[in-house]
Amino acid sequence: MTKHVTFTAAFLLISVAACAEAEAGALAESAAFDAPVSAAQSVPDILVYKTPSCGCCNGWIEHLRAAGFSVEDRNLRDLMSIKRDAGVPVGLSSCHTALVGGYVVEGHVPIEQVKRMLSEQPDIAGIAVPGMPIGSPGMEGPNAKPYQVISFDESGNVAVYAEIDPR
Ligand SMILES: [Cu+2]
Repeated sequence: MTKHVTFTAAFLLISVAACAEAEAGALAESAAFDAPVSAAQSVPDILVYKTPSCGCCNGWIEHLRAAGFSVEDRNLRDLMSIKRDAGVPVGLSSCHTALVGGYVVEGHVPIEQVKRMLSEQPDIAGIAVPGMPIGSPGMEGPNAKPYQVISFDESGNVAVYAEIDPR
């Protein structure tokens, strides 16, 4: 168990280090806090859990909003319990975890793939773009490379859901 948690933490530190505005120190703290939620808030189309300093997470949120989705973001210092509760396989982890329509969306998944999942209603728990590939929404930059969207289910089965070439 200790080994498992250590691996996850190390992976997240590496991932988030690539995100310009991330502060590694925040992740090293294990104390999560709940962001206050106003009673007046309506139910969001997409709920995004992210760390407070994650700039590329904000980039992905803008990508969702540009596609017409309403997004609520919650800032937590430690997303590990969120990812575990959502059933995100450790190897598919990224910098933010989102919930939409009963599905989990991990990382910089293009909105087209989220919409496809919502309309096709596949028998999976969610989809992920592991790590933070350059060229994915919110991770724009030179030297974009092809990357995959991976589906996962509650039994830990994973499969390629889409091949994306942002070039
Ligand atoms: Cu990111």
